[in-house]
Amino acid sequence: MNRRKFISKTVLASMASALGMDIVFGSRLPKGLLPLGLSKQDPFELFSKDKDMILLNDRPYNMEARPHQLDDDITPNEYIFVRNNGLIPNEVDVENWTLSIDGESVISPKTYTLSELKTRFTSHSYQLTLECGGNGRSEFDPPPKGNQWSLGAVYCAKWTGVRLKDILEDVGIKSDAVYIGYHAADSHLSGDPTKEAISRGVPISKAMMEETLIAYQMNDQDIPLVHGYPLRLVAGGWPASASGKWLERISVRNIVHDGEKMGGTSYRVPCSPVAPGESVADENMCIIESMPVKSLITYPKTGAMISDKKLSIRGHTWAGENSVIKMEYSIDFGSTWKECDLKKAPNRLAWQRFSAEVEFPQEGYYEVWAKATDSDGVSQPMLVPGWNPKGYLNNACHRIAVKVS
Ligand SMILES: Nc1nc2c(c(=O)[nH]1)N[C@H]1C(S)=C(S)[C@@H](COP(=O)(O)O)O[C@H]1N2
Ligand SMILES: [Mo]
Repeated sequence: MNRRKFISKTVLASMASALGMDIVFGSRLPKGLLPLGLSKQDPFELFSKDKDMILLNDRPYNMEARPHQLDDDITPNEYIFVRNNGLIPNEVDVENWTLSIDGESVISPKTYTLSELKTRFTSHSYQLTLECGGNGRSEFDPPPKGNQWSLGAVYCAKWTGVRLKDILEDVGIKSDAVYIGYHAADSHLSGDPTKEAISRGVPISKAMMEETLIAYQMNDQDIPLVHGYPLRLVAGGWPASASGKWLERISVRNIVHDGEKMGGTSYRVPCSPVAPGESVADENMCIIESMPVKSLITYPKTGAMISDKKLSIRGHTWAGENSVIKMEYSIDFGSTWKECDLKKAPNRLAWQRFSAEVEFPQEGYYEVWAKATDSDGVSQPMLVPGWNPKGYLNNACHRIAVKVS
């Protein structure tokens, strides 16, 4: 039998200083065993998130906001949801970070350093709404697998970077280009270096839009590590899975990109409605493109108790590639609706502010429901919309409870 090996005094001393106290029986700590006190990092501290964010998973890290935390027009980092499919890159070597453009449909591949990107192309800033395709998944029945997002996997940050369009024009692309796919520096959960955690993309028409950025700043600062430092593809209005973090390479494809999580039930929904729980043949699944019309009441918090019969409510509304043209609220469970004040977006693909002065007829329990209508005339459903295998695209009306006494 092998003798147990114990750790050296120097390693022990450094562990004790990291813990801020003596490890009393440290001389008996088996070699290779990390004290629990050192292995568990607090993700809220690690990512500078508010303590009231909701942690859904810690391998990979996934966190969401509560609706009232999303009250700002530009969401501050502390309230931005985190969605990782794999493991965040350990070390980011910004000095040597490059972006390569390759694929069947480039005339010849090209690589840019970060500083080339910043100096050779004009920078642009846009406020862009990013919502996880699975936001609202927790409401579907039967429950689909995956993170049980409730309402807070959405945000609108200010992104600064260069247009993907400008880069693609500089590289030169062939006329048969149909799609772009991203490749990133995070690793697969299995640790297998030959596998990618996720590699999605958008059709070439979306890639060529003015607002589609290769961003290097979020909210006027370096992008936080967890949100894709140092470089991120940002395709606002589409499922946020299309906005690749830790971006290293973009392939210009002559086919619909076939990277990790482009097929099967990943970010795809039945092309036509199915019964809840039904299995759907692969050829009847369609890739999610523009996200549906939706809104969120960000003030007050649900459960508000008020003593006045008047209440100011406010929130945000967004509709993928469309704009929102009408915003309404109901205090009688959707029987009648009144119009809210609705602001224009600061730029395309940014969420819009709405507000209303609500009057309650008498004391008692109420629910305030909010409903948006987009520029195609499509409104949010009052209840959970069509079931799909992975529980995407739940854009049901947001409801908050209010007690008037
Ligand atoms: N490289 C990489 N990019 C990624 C992901 C990822 O796991 N790896 N997750 C995607 C998904 S599914 C979402 S919803 C958004 C989340 O962005 P956020 O963490 O900034 O909120 O990033 C997308 N881009
Ligand atoms: Mo996502």
